[in-house]
Amino acid sequence: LLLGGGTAAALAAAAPSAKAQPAAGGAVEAHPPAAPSRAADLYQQHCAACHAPTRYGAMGPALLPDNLARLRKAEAVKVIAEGRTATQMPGFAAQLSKDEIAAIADWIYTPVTPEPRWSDADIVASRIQHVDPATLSDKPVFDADPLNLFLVVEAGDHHVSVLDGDKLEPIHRFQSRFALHGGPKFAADGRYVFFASRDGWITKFDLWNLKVVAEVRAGINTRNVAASPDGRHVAVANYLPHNIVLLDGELGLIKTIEAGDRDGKQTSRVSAVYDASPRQSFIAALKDVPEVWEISYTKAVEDIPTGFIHDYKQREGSFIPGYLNPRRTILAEPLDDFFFTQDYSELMGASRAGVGQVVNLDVRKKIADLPLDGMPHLGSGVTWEWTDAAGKVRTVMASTNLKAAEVTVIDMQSWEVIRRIRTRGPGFFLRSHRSSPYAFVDSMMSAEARHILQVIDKRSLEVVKEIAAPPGRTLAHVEFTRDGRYALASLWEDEGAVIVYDAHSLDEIKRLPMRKPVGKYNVWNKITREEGTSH
Ligand code: DHE
Repeated sequence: LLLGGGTAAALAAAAPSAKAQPAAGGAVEAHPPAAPSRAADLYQQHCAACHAPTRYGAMGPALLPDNLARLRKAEAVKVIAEGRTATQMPGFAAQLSKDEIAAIADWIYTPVTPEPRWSDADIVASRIQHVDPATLSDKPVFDADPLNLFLVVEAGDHHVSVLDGDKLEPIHRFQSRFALHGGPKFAADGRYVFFASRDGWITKFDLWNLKVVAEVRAGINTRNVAASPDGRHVAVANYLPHNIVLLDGELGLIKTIEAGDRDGKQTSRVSAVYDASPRQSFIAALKDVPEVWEISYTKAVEDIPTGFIHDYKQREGSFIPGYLNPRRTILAEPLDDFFFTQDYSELMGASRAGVGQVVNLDVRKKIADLPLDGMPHLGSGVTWEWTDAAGKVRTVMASTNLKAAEVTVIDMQSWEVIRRIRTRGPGFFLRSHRSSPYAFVDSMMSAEARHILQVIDKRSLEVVKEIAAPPGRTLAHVEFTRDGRYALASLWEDEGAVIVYDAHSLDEIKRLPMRKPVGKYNVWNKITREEGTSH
């Protein structure tokens, strides 16, 4: 029983893995319900082979309430009855009655008892080495500029396409794990890249050899992954278990850190983890406790160019206290969506209730309130230098709002809102490039306007153009080429496309057919931490 939108591919998306992988969840004991029910029996009979007896997922995705949170139960019933086109998920309408299907659907939305566990031993046992690194070429195996490649995550059939950013053509396509989420994270030379799936799989891909090198399942319900620029430290944020997993560059386990408050009274889901390379550390957002964590991945004080460790530098032969351990900044309330200043000394954080705050990571304190409403999506933020009417140049940050139809522009020195740019509807992603006068914003959260991309002039802070797909479609998530000349947007449909626009004339140049392209990521923009894109 393969639920959740995978394709055969996707599931085999597990592909490099599908053959070789130990059934995820197979490494742990099954947890049958206390009183085995008919639904549980049916599950074991029809579903367990692909989704694991534990429901932790194997070749098919995990079927646990948290993992299914994004799938309505009525949709699950339909998938069980009819299967999913182009996937290995067959329909069971001929074998099971309507009541039996409904019972299975109900059952997979109930928690398993005891609570799911994913131990260090499970992580280690799940690791798969797909290729021997010694057999890999140390030069790209293609002619395209390796620093102007794009990765396009295609959620329709759980694939990733690799585009040549000069010719704007695909050069490779491979099956990914089921339901990737968050941006892939590149090591500094652009060769290795790390992906995270919502089911906890971390994939290391070699862009020069176009091969999946290794995979490991770091959690059961995962948010995202971060990687140090040298690719030797990888951090994974998990909702389930409540922890952060630290891996080495080969995806070997370094350690897990249980997330929770400093008194050990309450554990917490981890909303996301970010690489703060100027500080040589990972920064983690905790969802359930009011703390921000910083975990250093270097012991050497000299490795850290910023002054943030001045207080520790005084200590003879000191190791940084946060080396592979959390240093806590205590807040008044949890913040779980972050945007960082370019040197990572300060972060802007928002709670899901819309409270915005600025936290200084050196003094480890809140230093300002952000006057935001709705549900700011600071993670979509971009920055640029803006000249005001009086000729004063300021660094500004702009981000979308998941509940309000606006792009909010904030002065990064005074932390004041300097403009609220009205948009067609609440938006998800905002994107620009240093060389472009424009920023592109979607209205993805609005049923009426999600087909419209709006173009904001970064000088006037006005919307100057709209680009529309047919109503009912979704047009969202832009990424620029390395030189900023072209902007690529997703026609976010199962039979969708990446549409290439001239970033100056805003004319459409070409379309590349894709299966529900979600995010796209340009190597150069990511490794140089381009100010107009996510990091
Ligand atoms: Fe995302 C990035 C959180 C729902 C597509 N999303 C992120 C990041 C966070 C986040 C913290 C930054 C991490 C990173 O890139 O390493 N996303 C959340 C949520 O809390 C939310 C609202 C609810 C949830 O269930 O997780 C959510 N996200 C979605 C979606 O529904 C999207 C549109 C489709 C999907 O595939 O899940 C989605 N999120 C994305 C994408 C990025 C992302 C494409 C990377 C953007 C980038 O350009 O870097």
